[in-house]
Amino acid sequence: MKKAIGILCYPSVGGSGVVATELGMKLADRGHDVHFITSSMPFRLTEYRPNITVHLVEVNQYSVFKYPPYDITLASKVAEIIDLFDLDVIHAHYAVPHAVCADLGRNMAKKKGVAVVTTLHGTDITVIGQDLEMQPAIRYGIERSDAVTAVSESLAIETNATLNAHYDIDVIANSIDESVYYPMRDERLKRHYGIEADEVVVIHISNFRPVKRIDDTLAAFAIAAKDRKMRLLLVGDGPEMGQTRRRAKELGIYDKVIFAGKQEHVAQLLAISDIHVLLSEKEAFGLVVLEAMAIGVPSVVSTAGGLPEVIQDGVTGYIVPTYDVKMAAARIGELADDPMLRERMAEEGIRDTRRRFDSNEIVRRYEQVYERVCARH
Ligand code: GMT
Repeated sequence: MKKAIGILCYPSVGGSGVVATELGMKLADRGHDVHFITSSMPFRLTEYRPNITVHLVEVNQYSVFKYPPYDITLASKVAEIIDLFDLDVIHAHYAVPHAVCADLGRNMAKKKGVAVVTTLHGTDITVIGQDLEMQPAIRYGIERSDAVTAVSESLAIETNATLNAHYDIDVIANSIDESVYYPMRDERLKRHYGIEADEVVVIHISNFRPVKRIDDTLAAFAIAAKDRKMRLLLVGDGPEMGQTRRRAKELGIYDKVIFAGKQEHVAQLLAISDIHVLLSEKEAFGLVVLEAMAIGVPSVVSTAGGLPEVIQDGVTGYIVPTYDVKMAAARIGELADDPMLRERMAEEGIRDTRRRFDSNEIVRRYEQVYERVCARH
């Protein structure tokens, strides 16, 4: 049955924002009435789409407040939108602050019986969850939700371990927009970056936070590229960028590194790449690995979090122990030397993306959760 769904998410570039926005767009395509309640326009929402309304949360900077009251303003907006549009469900992406705000908002609303579904994306458990001061808020967000989903089995397990709980968590993986990420090669862009035809391109895409361990990617690349014609394409920006540039110089690989900066359209960059690398120390799912896989670029990933649930070791890419730079270098080297191996893994990866991460199937899973919680109210 069609539902009126409010979505609370961080709209900026980042896995959870992408997943929430893509889900909202798919739900709208399937006839649901979707309301994004957020601080700015979700970046993937670039064109008009029927059944989608974006409600912006404007925080007043009253001089009496030391801190702008974002969470209270958001909760108040949630209440307003519930009553104006007769919402059935609020889908909060992240327990803190969104699940807490969703619960507060539904209690403020005149309409009663609105369900809250919360999706855990990782950072709320693996980073914020480590802060004991925040644990009561995370627990509250989870316990007040009518259903909780996590983007990987590993995150569901870690959530219960971190919070010393036995929450019933539905695992629903990330998915991608298949009209953007599909098998493609596009060699034209290589010229723009001065990449020669016989150079193997290794790509890393992230928000350059410490958790991504960019130093390990640089060190592994430096070993692998010693006797090989290779380039490292770094896409993204963040707090580790300064250190990344310094380290690349120290390792003597600066000339081999292309700093592409923050990019919203990474499909074209993946299409000129041969190997994708993500050696994070924490990674709930690794949406970018799925994006690479859908385009046909095999990944070398660490054992962190949900990454082993995305890559099948030796079939669709390679999994190496977190922090094991030598092993990562060896796997990158193996792939660099063997175009046939890359081709085989690319084909397996494309097949696996369609088999296990089909976006229509993933949306159906969320719809089932909405049905279940609404039936209870
Ligand atoms: O990777 C990040 O730091 C961004 C973060 C976010 O909040 O958008 O991504 C998280 O959510 C994604 C979508 O579910 C997952 O694919 C990422 O693995 C997860 N990041 C981490 O767990 C570090």
